[in-house]
Amino acid sequence: MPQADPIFQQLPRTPGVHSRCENLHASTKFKMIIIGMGSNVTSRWGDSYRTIAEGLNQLEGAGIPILRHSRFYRTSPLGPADQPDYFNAAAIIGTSLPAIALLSLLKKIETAAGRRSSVRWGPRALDIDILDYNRQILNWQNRRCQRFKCNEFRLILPHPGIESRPFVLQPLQDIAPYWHHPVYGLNPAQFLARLRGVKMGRIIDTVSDTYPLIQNLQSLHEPEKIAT
Ligand code: A4P
Ligand code: MG
Repeated sequence: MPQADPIFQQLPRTPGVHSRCENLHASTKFKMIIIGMGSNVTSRWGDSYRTIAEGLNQLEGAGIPILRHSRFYRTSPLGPADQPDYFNAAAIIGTSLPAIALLSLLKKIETAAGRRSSVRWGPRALDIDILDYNRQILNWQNRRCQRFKCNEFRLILPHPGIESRPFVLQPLQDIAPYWHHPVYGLNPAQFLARLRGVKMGRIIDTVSDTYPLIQNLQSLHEPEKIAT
């Protein structure tokens, strides 16, 4: 029997953190993929909370199960300060899609939400990043050149900047406290401990319990399905 990735270990029950699949060990047929989601502008689907929830629904509609998702957090912007607070969350998803194909699906979902290109770190309706794709390290050495100087963006894994962003690390801590950064080797709690006192991108509060659970959103409206 294949060894389950430690990331799939059972977690203590935390309100707002949802495991869809009771026996995550049964999920070893999937690659271990973690996505991060952010929004700070109303989208075609509604406010930022609803937008992130609908983004997760769209993934499921495209045949990609959400195995576990974090609480939803309100966070202060990293980048220009004259923009609204963000909502952030993270999820473990199950797919055997190659990373590039997954990225292209995520971009389609962002576009369906109404995301338009904006300034770097500027306001956005929906941003979905691949934080970790099966512990792959890809285009890492040139990550700064690719992101900031070159015209062409290529997939970078793990997603650069995880280690310095409380708005990514806290949701990660919810769903994957046993995860270790493939390059730096630290877990979310260890990174968070180093970031105490950081102002930009910090957690303001948890907003999970103020809205219906994601599962119930589907029945509220039937948005267009994203083709894979
Ligand atoms: N790309 C390369 N690697 C990846 C990956 N692992 N996952 C490419 C997703 N995309 C990846 O991304 C730019 C390009 O990166 C894409 O063409 C993709 O092919 P984007 O999402 O289109 O643009 P972006 O998000 O504006 O750029 P960037 O530099 O990725 O920004 P970040 O790092 O996503 O940060 N503050 C708070 N509180 N919460 C937030 O969520 N988000 C940002 C954006 C800034 N401040 C924030 C938040
Ligand atoms: Mg992004």
